[in-house]
Amino acid sequence: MNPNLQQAAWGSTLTKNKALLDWVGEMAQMCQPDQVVWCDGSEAEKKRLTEEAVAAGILIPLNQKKRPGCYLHRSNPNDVARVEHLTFICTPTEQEAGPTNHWMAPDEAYAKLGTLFQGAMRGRTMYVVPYVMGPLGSPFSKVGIEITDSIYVVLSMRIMTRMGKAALDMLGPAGDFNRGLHSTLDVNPDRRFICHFPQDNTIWSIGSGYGGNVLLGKKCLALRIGSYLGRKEGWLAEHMLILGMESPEGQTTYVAAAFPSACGKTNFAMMIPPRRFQGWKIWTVGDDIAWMRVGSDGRLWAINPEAGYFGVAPGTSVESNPTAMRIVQRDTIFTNVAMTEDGDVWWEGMTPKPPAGLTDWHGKPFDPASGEKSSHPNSRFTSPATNNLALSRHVNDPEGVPISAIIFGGRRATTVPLVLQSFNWTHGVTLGATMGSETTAAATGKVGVVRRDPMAMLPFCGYDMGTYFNHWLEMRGQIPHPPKIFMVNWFRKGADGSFVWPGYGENMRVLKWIVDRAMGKVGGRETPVGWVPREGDLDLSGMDITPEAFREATAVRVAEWKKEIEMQGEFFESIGPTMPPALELQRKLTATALEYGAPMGEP
Ligand code: GTP
Ligand code: SPV
Ligand code: MN
Repeated sequence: MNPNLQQAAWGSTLTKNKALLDWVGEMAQMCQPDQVVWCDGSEAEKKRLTEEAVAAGILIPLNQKKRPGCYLHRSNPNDVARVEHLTFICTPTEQEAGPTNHWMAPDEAYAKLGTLFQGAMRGRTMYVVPYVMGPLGSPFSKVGIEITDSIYVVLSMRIMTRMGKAALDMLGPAGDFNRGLHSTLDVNPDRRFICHFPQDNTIWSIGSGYGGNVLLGKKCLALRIGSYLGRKEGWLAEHMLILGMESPEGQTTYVAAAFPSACGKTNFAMMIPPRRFQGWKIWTVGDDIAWMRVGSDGRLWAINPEAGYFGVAPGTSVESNPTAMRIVQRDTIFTNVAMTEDGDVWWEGMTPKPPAGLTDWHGKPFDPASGEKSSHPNSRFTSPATNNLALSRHVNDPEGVPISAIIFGGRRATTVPLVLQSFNWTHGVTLGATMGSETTAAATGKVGVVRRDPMAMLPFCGYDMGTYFNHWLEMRGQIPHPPKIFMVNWFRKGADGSFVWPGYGENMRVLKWIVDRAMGKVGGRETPVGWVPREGDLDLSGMDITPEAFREATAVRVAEWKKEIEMQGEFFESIGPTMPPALELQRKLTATALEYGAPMGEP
């Protein structure tokens, strides 16, 4: 090993952890960086790295009067979203990864990526980023170390996780940490791989600089490795927001909700209730990931492993999400949005019309007549959770918050009603397992086609999907007081192609019904596919919606559902031998109820 590098790795004043120092030394020997820098998470370090990033053109300072502490980053245009076809679960056998994941044998993956990592950091700095997913000191939190050659990654991890010395203190001398290695290499899609080795608690990511591919604590550790550990250890790692709904009497009820990427988690987690709900308050615990365990009181408790938001920019406005608009006012890194003449940011949907003199996300003058978009559809903001005025007081509670309802939701133009309550846990798990959604810009590929995205975890489950379903079913036996399970759809469209439900803040009305149902306090009508609210069950006062539109939003149509149930059957078959029979039986039961033409329960 290069003696200078050895010294850099071993000479850290931050830790004496031998397993960690050995591993960093080994990675440095492979990647051959010019220097190794250990990140402590201090303000001075942030200042130094930000200055370096600005000097290198990685960050562009925005108008510091309008947006203090804010910067713009433009990624390589070939590198703007997660790449599912280049994401691999590298378990010893292909069966463990299952039919919905891409699999590579561990030896092959280590060899293939090892060749690419060989000398990958020559002429560059290797940053060692210690971080914690979850509240500091919580027995449920996990420590990870990400080695990266990207300052953008370091500064983003600083926002998204509890990063720096605190993580090393929490780790102490233990060897039990996630080993993450990342290099942007030459940002070439032909040399881009995101590989997970759950059995080694290891992640290797190369050739990308984009969010979910490279902020290794997020989707890679908190969901893919997390779900694998959750199954082994009896808990759940889910692609879910967590929010608290506080009544005017001061009682707060918590729910967790899984919607696929770019389908409304951030918006729902920060919702401002409409005027009708004066005195009610929504508190954000998390907007993307939930780790849930059974508490000593027999309820399900959730923590948010993250410390920041990596949110979709387009569509975010003072009308749709005023909370987020305040969050991005300071200390935020924007990625691939447009810049205004006076150094502010803009994206589609922020205001009805683009301001004159915009620079687009490629750095070119923007021509509104071109038909192009000024910001990439998957452009994002990275902001600290502490910027959120609606941040729950309980985000740092080591045990988390108790969950009364679990909500699944997809983006469906037809078939799925505004809200549906399952009959029981098994039926609820079936609703989650059969979730469908139209694809979005959050992953590369065609946008707008319906695909099954069970529990919004299709891209994030670190092991075989049938076994994951079974884990959900088995969890029922561990939870004496389980949350009730619901399904929602904000995206149903009418004959004219527009959304029949206004969504955003108005979703409060649906949430209120959900929480009241969970407490057994409100009515509904039974349909073969679950319970839906009747007109009087949902508080629609002060809302601009016709009775016809409401009926359309909540309609359950036999013909549509028969087709849906058939498609679900095809999906279940594709899961193969590990598919739990209980879910297939539940599907058949629904098919039978539809076949007998059970009354649709019109009021
Ligand atoms: P990830 O961060 O990718 O996991 O996504 P997310 O689920 O947090 O998505 P987000 O809240 O950022 O929503 C993204 C898109 O959904 C934006 O285009 C929003 O405008 C749109 N959206 C969110 N809520 C609603 C709603 O209630 N109705 C409608 N019609 N659109 C919504
Ligand atoms: C998602 O795609 O679900 C995200 C963004 O939340 S990323 O971190 O890139 O996965
Ligand atoms: Mn997400």
